[in-house]
Amino acid sequence: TFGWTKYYELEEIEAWLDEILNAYPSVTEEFIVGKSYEGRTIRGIKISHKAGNPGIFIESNVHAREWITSASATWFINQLLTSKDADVRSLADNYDWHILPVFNVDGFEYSHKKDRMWRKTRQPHATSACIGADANRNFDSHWLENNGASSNPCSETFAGDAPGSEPEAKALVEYLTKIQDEISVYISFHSYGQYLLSPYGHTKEEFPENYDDILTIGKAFADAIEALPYGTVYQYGSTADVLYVATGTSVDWVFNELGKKIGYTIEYRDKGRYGFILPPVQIIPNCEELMVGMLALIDKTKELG
Ligand code: 0X9
Ligand code: ZN
Repeated sequence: TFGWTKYYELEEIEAWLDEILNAYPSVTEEFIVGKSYEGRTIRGIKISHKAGNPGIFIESNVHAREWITSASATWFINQLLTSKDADVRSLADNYDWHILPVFNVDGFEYSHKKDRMWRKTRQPHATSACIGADANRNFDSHWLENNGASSNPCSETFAGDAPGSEPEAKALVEYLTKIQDEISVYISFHSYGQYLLSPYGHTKEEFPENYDDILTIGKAFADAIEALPYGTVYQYGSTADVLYVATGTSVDWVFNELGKKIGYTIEYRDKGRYGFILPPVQIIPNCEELMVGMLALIDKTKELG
């Protein structure tokens, strides 16, 4: 049976998703983003307990090797459907959740079957033997500017041949454009480093007009996590300021092009001891941190209007 004491392959995650859709037909619905380069269906789940709720979109596992992200996404789905905790219930009841547990399906499969450290998509390149692009550099927002990505197909941050050159990124852009009115908050799950990153990724010379609010929300997220017995410390701030310049990311595209005001990237545990190979015993602690962080983030976002 499915649980959170080990990592699962794509097929197992999808089978679990089907079980969940069958078990909770009145509040769940499958959504299909599109097809990957290798022809897999990119599937998500929408959880809605009532009409008229604001929507929160969670995108996870764009980077193939970041397995803790899909483990956390499935755990979160399960909590929204089964938890009896009053705070979690109110999160489930008062928001519509659009959750995409594995965005980069081809890369994720490859990271399980061939190369545990694979990051990119799996689309070959016309003029290079190197495979794939960084889907989180392939969105049409400051694409390939400011050294925030690479034009070298062999680089881990290869931006692709053009914005949307990767079928996965193109499909997500089209899907999000279609449902944009249903979404008010966008969150992208990554690992590792323990950061809550906000726009902008493309420059540290400028900050969004609501950056004060963004930081206040970030502090609430980090404080809530640090208050747990694990004492895990998260840093927060703009991607370019606290991490590095990154262009063409999904969060920046949603923020700049769809005009959404709240978008974050969560970089989960740890700080580098295990890095991408986070031991399975840390899945549940990481998820507990996610839940208190998310509760605080949503609470503070609501409070600030
Ligand atoms: O470089 C990335 O894409 C992310 N870090 S990772 O180590 N998981 O690869 C950070 C991207 C965060 N930036 C924005 N989404 N703005
Ligand atoms: Zn990542």
